Amino acid sequence: MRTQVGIIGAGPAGLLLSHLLHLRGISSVVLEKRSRDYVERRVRAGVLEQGTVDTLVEAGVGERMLREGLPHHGIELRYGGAGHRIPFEKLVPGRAITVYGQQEVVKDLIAARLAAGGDVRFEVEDVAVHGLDPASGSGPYLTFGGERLDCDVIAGCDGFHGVSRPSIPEGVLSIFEREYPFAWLGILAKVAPSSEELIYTRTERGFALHSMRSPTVSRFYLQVPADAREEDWPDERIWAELKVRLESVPGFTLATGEIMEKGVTPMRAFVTEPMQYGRLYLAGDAAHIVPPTGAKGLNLAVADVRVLTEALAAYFADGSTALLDGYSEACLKRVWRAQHFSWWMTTLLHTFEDDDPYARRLQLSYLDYVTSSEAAATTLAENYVGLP
Ligand code: RFL
Ligand code: PHB
Repeated sequence: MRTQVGIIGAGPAGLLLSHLLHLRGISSVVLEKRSRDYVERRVRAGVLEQGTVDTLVEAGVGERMLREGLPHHGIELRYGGAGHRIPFEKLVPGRAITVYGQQEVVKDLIAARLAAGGDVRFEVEDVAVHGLDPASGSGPYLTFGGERLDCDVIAGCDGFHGVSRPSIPEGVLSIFEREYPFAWLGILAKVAPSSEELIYTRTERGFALHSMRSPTVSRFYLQVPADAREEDWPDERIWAELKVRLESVPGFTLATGEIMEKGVTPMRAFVTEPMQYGRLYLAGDAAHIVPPTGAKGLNLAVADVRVLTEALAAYFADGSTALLDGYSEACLKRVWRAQHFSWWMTTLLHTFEDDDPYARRLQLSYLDYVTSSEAAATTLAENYVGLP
């Protein structure tokens, strides 16, 4: 078998890349380890930047998102017994975010690929990358389940735990990483949101986030110890803790309901430089991870794919490699801005066990600054809605 671009992973990055390449007349095959049902049900991100929304609309896969997604023009920061709104409409006019589940984006992309006759294979076993070393004599190719797929280029869109990054020889990549000493426990609940906008809350007991998916489904996250297990968190304990943390302003009552999904996510940051080797290009979580406090992971994956699509279009049009050669550099500027913003939001809102009273005062001082200075609030707003 042969294709122009062999894509590993049917997450948002791999599926969107396959779709954008198809629109440019470039062939691809997507190889996914999990079942279609599994990837369509995997609950993850929910905040889409304006640029992500625009990309999906321009690619013709935004119809349901525009219908069902929830545009938001602000978020609330809650701490010290009060809530403070960060008004995007005032600080970054014309720019907003859309709340729409990642698994809905994935469903829309899979439907679009299959409707166009795209080759997306699920439950593919033992994908391996070969022929990356220019001296190997062969071009790049993928093997899986006893088959071989020859490619002009391979896109590693297989997330943080995938096979593409580890197939790059030792010594090529520089890794930058940070582990946070806590995790997020996330739930999806059958209950109308208790707030119209997202609430990012700092309390002495830790961080909590109120998000949503629809007028009848809410999403919540709690800062929990890094070694927390789902079994430690029966439903009653989750609601009790969410109530203590979120009902920290007068007059706010948190509505509760049936918990449909529960999961613990470690908090870490990770970047690999460069994001390419030979004719293998990494995109999305395969190349970088951010803690979810800034809501940047999915949006970075989409941004990588936009850059890679342009580079591949130029390459397949006339063989020019300038854009492909500059792929990492073009992506890493945005990646590092998002790394900093995600670190900053995380540091601002979480409790760190080894923080002394001095560090707590600094945190509160910075929160006061962000919620009282237009300059500081604009810094948050322009990063949150996404830089151009
Ligand atoms: P994915 O989504 O992990 O997809 C990778 C795919 O590759 C498959 N795979 C393989 N396939 C074949 N062979 C192998 N050997 C393979 N190994 C892996 C996997 O099964 C999977 O289908 O990566 P991608 O496409 O780069 O997308 C990245 C996003 O998923 C991720 O950045 C976001 O979910 C991060 N994130 C958030 N991002 C946002 O922009 N806004 C948010 O609000 C937001 N909230 C979040 C988040 C991530 C979270 N978790 C659970 C990590 C909230 C949470 C709780
Ligand atoms: C979500 O709705 O899943 C969500 C929202 C904001 C974040 C992270 C996750 O920062």
